[in-house]
Amino acid sequence: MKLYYWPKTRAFRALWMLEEIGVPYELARVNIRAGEQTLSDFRGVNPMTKLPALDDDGVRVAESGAVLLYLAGKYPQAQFGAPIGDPLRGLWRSKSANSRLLAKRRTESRR
Ligand SMILES: N[C@@H](CCC(=O)N[C@@H](CS)C(=O)NCC(=O)O)C(=O)O
Repeated sequence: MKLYYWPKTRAFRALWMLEEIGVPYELARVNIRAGEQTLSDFRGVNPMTKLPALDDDGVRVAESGAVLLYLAGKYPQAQFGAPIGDPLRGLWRSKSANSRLLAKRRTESRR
């Protein structure tokens, strides 16, 4: 799992979530202050030339909200998402559509 990242950007959202989930990942630094997001290497990852972008073994995801949703779906044991059919799913999607860091939800909090 490789996160394309630069400090003080929206890529921090994805970095934070990867840390919370606790899975191994690699950081690929893309200096957007120096214009590296426009180089062809990175254009191949995200043609929109924006951070963050994630490459998960060839699955490429861009847009911070999409990256968070992807990670929540891939690691359900981390409880960052709400499964299909869960009444809390609407609230969860409303928040995540705004690209906020998904609030960690514990089963106990629903009781
Ligand atoms: N809606 C996008 C916004 C992405 C975005 O604007 N990222 C900035 C860094 S915070 C970027 O890569 N800027 C480089 C550029 O505009 O050339 C998201 O949430 O991922």
